[in-house]
Amino acid sequence: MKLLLTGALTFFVLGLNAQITLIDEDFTSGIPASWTVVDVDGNIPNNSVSQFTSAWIGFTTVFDTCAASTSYYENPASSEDYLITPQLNLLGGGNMLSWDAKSFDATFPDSYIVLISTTDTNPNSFTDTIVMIENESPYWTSYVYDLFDFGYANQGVYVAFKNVSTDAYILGIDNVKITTNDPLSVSKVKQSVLVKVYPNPTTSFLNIVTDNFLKAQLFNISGQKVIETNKHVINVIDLPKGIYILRVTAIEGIIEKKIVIN
Ligand SMILES: [Ca+2]
Ligand SMILES: [Ca+2]
Repeated sequence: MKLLLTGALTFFVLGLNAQITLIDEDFTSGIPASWTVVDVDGNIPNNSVSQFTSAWIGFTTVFDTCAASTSYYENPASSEDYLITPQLNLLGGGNMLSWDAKSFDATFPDSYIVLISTTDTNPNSFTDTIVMIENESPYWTSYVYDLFDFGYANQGVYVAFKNVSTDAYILGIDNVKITTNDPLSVSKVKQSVLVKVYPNPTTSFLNIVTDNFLKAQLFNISGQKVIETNKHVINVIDLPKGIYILRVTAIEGIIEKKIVIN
């Protein structure tokens, strides 16, 4: 028994599916250099919006700075102006994309498309549409989409905001945020419950040793619970090989531990 216990590892308290912020951009310092701006239409802005020397610029109003694009051209025409995030590495789930948007003239509201590329920042690579917003509100409006619902997980993506307005005015985008969930991330918080689990890796059984044990739950890499028991010994012989999270609940608290089944 003593020999077995020497194999016990350090435990950390962690949250299953710990949320990671991949990007949270408020454009306070303008468009970051890590972002990509592409002016596909090449149209010349009207003199009254001549500060738009690029397809998207940092645009400061009384209260805040956002990213903005104009479709008010010298000769009325349509915009094809891309504002593209850096590559963002999505994890297994909870891939939430959110942003705020507004049209700066209620009479000439702008329209835009939110697109995804899985390869690069070339406009032609943005082949998947998350949403098209027609005639955006003149008030800041917030949006949230789960990219997992569109089939995106465990991969790198670029997100583009494409101004597609025809002879409108100014479109503002702000607070672009993308978060992701890592079911295997370990946040190093203090050890609050002393638990030993062995063997790990295992092929057949897990033995759990702790005081004031209440229950054990085993989650697969997708965050799905595959076992729940109040026994100290868990039979995992029928589970697929791979990485799991074992959550042990004791009176003193909960600890989670990465487990490998071979
Ligand atoms: Ca801002
Ligand atoms: Ca343009």
